[in-house]
Amino acid sequence: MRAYYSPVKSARVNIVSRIFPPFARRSKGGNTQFGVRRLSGLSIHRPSPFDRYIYHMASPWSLSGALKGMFSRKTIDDETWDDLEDALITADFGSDLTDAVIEELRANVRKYNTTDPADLRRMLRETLEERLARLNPTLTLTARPAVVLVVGVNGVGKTTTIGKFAKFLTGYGRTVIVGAADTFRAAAVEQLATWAERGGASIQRPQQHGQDPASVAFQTVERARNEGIDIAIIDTAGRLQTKSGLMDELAKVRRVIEKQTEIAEVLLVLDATTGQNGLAQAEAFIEHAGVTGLVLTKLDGSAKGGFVLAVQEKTGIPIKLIGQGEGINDLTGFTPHVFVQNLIG
Ligand SMILES: Nc1nc2c(ncn2[C@@H]2O[C@H](COP(=O)(O)OP(=O)(O)OP(=O)(O)O)[C@@H](O)[C@H]2O)c(=O)[nH]1
Ligand SMILES: [Mg+2]
Repeated sequence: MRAYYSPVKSARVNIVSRIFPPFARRSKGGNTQFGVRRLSGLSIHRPSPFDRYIYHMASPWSLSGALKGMFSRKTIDDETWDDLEDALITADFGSDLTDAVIEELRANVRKYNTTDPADLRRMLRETLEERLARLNPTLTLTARPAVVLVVGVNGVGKTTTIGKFAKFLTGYGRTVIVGAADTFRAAAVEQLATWAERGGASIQRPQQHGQDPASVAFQTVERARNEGIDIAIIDTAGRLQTKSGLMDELAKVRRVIEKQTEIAEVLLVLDATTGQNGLAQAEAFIEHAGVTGLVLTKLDGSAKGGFVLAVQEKTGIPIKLIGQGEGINDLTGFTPHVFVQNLIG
């Protein structure tokens, strides 16, 4: 029997260095400059066995329970493959991806002529990690101001994500302004104001009720430029991807911002609990809003970790942030290695 050789390097990438490339260049010791241990908030540390324990406790999307029986068997048999297929489908990998992953694993098991479920587990981890790592999760925030437009359907977590993201950025000494371009509801402006305060960001409010969202976005960017603010994050109203008038409005917001500066990131927020339905949303927003990154929220309440992989594969847009709760620190960058460790155990 040939020994199973692992082709995938475990890429343990420091999220801070990806979000703030200049910091990474200054850091001689790689990760260690930001080796602050945090058990919540953005994962800014190398994973350790202790982290895995913590994440496992808090990860309903972990597949490790479903896979336990399978991997504790003595050998790889038909039942193993059936169980694996069930586990992937249940976790919302979708049938295409489930088939592709199983086919790849079957080929590897044949190639290395192994019957050891422990090998299969390693292969599964590596296949998933390799697939997730095909796209680059780096947030490009080097422009000044760096403008981030946040879009998505109703209630997916846009405003909450903006608050958490602002907190993360201000925590690293960046100045942030948020723009309340969700002008339909007064409550939406107040909700953003509350999050801005928690996140240490300033806010550009609409000057009158129902002001054109594009003009609020314009004013936000204008203020960022005039006041030398590093990052401007624009909140938008939730909209159904099927409403073409509202999708056109997003295109207008983009155009108006671009009169002043390029947009650094358009982040599409998707609620992970909606599973495959999120794919339809993603396609429409990608077409109309020029999405550059995905944010998956509510992973704390979802048993469907497979959606993370499915959505990235189907859309070809990288996941850049993950929301795992309603608290201000419950946002993490996306690191395939850590994610797969948590998913598979
Ligand atoms: N459990 C959990 N809840 C979240 C997360 N992110 C947001 N929420 C909750 O989801 C609900 C909607 O969040 P919002 O931030 O208001 O969503 P939105 O996309 O701005 O909504 P609209 O502006 O109405 O389109 C709130 O109750 C949030 O607390 C998350 O990562 N986990
Ligand atoms: Mg909102």
